Amino acid sequence: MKLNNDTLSQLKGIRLPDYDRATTRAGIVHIGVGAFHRAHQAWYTEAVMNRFGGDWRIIGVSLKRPVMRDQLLPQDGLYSLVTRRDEQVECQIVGALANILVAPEDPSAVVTTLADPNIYIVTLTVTEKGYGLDAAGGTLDSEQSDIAYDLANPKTPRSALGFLASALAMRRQTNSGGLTLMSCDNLSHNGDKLRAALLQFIEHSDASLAEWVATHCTFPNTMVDRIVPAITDQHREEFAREFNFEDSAPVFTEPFSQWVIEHKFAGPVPAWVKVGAQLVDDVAPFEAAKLRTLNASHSLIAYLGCLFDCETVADAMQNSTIRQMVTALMAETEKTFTLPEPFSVSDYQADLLSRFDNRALKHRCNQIAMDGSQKIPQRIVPVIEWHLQREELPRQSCRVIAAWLAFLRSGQTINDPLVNEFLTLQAMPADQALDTLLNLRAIFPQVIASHKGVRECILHSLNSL
Ligand code: CS2
Repeated sequence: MKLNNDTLSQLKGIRLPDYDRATTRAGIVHIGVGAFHRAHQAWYTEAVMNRFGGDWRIIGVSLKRPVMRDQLLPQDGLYSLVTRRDEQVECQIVGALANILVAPEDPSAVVTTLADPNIYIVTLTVTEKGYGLDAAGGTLDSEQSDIAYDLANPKTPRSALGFLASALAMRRQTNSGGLTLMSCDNLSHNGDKLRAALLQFIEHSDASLAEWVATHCTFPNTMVDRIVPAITDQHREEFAREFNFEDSAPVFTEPFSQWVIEHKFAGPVPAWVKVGAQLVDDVAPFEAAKLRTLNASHSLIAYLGCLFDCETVADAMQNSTIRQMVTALMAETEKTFTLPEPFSVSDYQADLLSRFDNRALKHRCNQIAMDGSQKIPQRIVPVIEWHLQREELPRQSCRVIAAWLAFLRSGQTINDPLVNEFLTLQAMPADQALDTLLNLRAIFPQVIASHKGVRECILHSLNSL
């Protein structure tokens, strides 16, 4: 039996959408409909509609490939969300996705949808590299291929910025009002970065539109957290055996979820706070805590896991040396942020260790090991800078760089926008490879690259690995 509208009623013991999907309209567009969005923002929005109703269904936009649309539309946009914690399993059907548009097939449909006055919010998960910003993160890199193309071809955009710019021009023209534009990527100050990138993009062609956007749209910063392993064919097969129906795109995740949102909206929003999200005035401490504790540890675990043949995060955490390195890293990074009361850093760290230990999740190390050039500047570089400003040597963070370099030189598949630069590191002696890596200004600022203590510490860790 395949999952779709007609088979829904035959599913027993599984939570189904409680609202009438046929009459509930969309109020949100999401750009980048991957597994993370479906396990996080779509799940919160589903919870709101289940409890309170409201026209908050989501139109997904895939910027590149049709896969998600091809998997989900034959099952009427429905998918199963399975949470696993060791032996505990829960399955729920999520109905929040109303449609999925594949941008390259019909760019103008995406623009018109974003310009629809019934749409109040656009959320984005386009990954760290999807904002068209330079390494420092504040300036639009107008030479990036999709950005350069979109600046020259505003009618047929390819990038998230290009679509938003065209849609906002249409909204202004048709008096459809501004939007709440919400980045949900793992970037510090993600809302501020989206705002900077979009306004700079628009200023290239239309300064008055940039002013209109600055006045009518908001860009809340957000911290998003839920561990969502990538789905494989094996997952799909196991799913069908376990639940007795077929779903082409189930999502597997953990019970834990967190969403901290800056209170800054241009119009109405779903009652996400009533289903667990937190509204705050300042997201920065939460972002810093998450990026430097969860994500920084994840990167260390991933590189060490790949080097020492541990397939998943939970496997790697069984290794007492790796575990000890992870707790040492957490102890080093915690100095660099302060969580507001009543949050406790030690509880946060303890919870994280137990989330990493969740064997049922099967979160593969090589999934996290991808895109290091985009992740390290968010997770590790600020911690090194913080310590250097205080004339301290951050040995544990240096170890993450050593583990990353060892991984890049190990001959395992590298999935990264800088793959060509990284492949050259393999043939060099270790110290030369390190100097080459540290001199990639897109990743490391000069202050780190030229610090002798950091260089020696990384080399020392590299040798001991
Ligand atoms: C992970 C994140 O792949 C990665 O880089 O560190 O995707 C992590 O699982 C999420 O940020 C958890 O919220």
